[in-house]
Amino acid sequence: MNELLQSIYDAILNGERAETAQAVQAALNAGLDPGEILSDGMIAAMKEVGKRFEEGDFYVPEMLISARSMQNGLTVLKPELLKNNVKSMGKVAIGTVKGDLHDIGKNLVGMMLEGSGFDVIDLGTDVDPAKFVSVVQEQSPDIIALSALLTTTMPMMEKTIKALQTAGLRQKVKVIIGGAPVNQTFADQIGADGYSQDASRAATLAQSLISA
Ligand code: B1M
Repeated sequence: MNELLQSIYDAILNGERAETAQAVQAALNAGLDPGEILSDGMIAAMKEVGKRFEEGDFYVPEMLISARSMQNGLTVLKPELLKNNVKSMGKVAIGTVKGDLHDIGKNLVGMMLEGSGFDVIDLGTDVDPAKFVSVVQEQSPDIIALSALLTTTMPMMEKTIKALQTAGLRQKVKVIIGGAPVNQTFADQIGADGYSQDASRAATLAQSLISA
């Protein structure tokens, strides 16, 4: 791995917040591609964090400090990811579903959507289906984007879609879903309008749903 990417990877893995931001800045200064910094340095480190957690080498506090370092690095990277901003494509309300506190992937999806020209309403984490319903009623987004990282919170995606149906709003808004345990089969089962495996594909998916 490139030395600069390795230092980003190490800083996230070691939970070093300031070093992560500095390492991301150094990689940008050296002209590395922001997409490469994100996938090969930052996301790769979070995958290793997850692996160590599964193997019992990391516990929740280690996951948390790595996540904070990742967020710090993303703050530095965000302006670069948003550079190719174009005219407004529409409005997306995004949130991590109820019971789920993971927000790094959701934040990345939000950034890529913004970078593709969408206005993004970020509802945060642990978002109740009723909250999505009220946002559709009050702010008329074109798309609702749901993220889940836990197998135990995936059913909340279906509950959110059902809540939109019950409120008579399902035809008014497209629903897209994603997150590590989610796949296309699940999306089809629960009647989502689309699934994507990563943040950049989520932006492409949202664009295709708007222009369909
Ligand atoms: Co948690 N956690 N965690 N965690 N955590 C996972 C998800 C886990 C896989 C770890 C493991 O066991 N290997 C596991 C879930 C197992 C399962 O359900 N199958 C797990 C667990 C068990 C837990 C707790 C239950 C642990 C405990 O307390 N015993 C607990 C649950 C808390 C809760 O939510 N109620 C918990 C807590 C935490 C922290 C708070 C410590 C922290 C989160 C901090 C934060 O987000 N602010 C944390 C972390 C950091 C992780 C791992 C290590 C990393 C997640 C991450 O940020 N990845 C994770 C292991 C892993 O994923 N390998 C793990 C980087 C991020 C860029 O990727 O979020 O997948 P990701 O997003 C991707 C795609 O999924 C996609 O795009 C992104 C990339 O482009 N995507 C979408 C995401 N949302 C999308 C939406 C879309 C489209 C694409 O359209 C709308």
